[in-house]
Amino acid sequence: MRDAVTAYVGVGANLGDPRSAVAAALDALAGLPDTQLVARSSLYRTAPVDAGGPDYVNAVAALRTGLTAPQLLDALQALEQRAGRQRPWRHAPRTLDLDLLLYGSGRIDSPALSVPHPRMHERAFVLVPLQEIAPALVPPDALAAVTSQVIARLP
Ligand code: PH2
Ligand code: MG
Ligand code: MG
Repeated sequence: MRDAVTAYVGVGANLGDPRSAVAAALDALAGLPDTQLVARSSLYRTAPVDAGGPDYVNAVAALRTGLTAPQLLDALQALEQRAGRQRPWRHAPRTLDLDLLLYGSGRIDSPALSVPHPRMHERAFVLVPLQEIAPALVPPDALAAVTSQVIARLP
């Protein structure tokens, strides 16, 4: 694999069978072309942040990938589509959400993609699973700032 990059993907769902959807998505990430799944966090039950609807199941995956960031984004959106994702309104409940959080040390600010994800440091549902698989990437003060957000690791 040439010029591989470590990318982190946030996985979430709160419609249908979220736990199965998140577990299946982690397996599907492992099957992307030119990509290895190098770490997966535990699954977490989380209260919706800036959104209504049922609780979410969230996780974070670390990928080693030869895909470019736009190729990876396309692949993530194809997996969301395959899981029946609909977008009736912003932050609507969803069968599967795959967010590109980090793409190596890359900084991307295009209409289609912002990396690092602009809100990742405000969200316990990202920081807690990310800290499990990549503690060096999670500033302690960021984690301390989200302790009021409800999150529970699933057995
Ligand atoms: N995703 C959102 C908005 N709010 N809340 C939780 N707990 N988990 C999410 O994945 C989530 C959210 C928009 O993508
Ligand atoms: Mg999201
Ligand atoms: Mg998304």
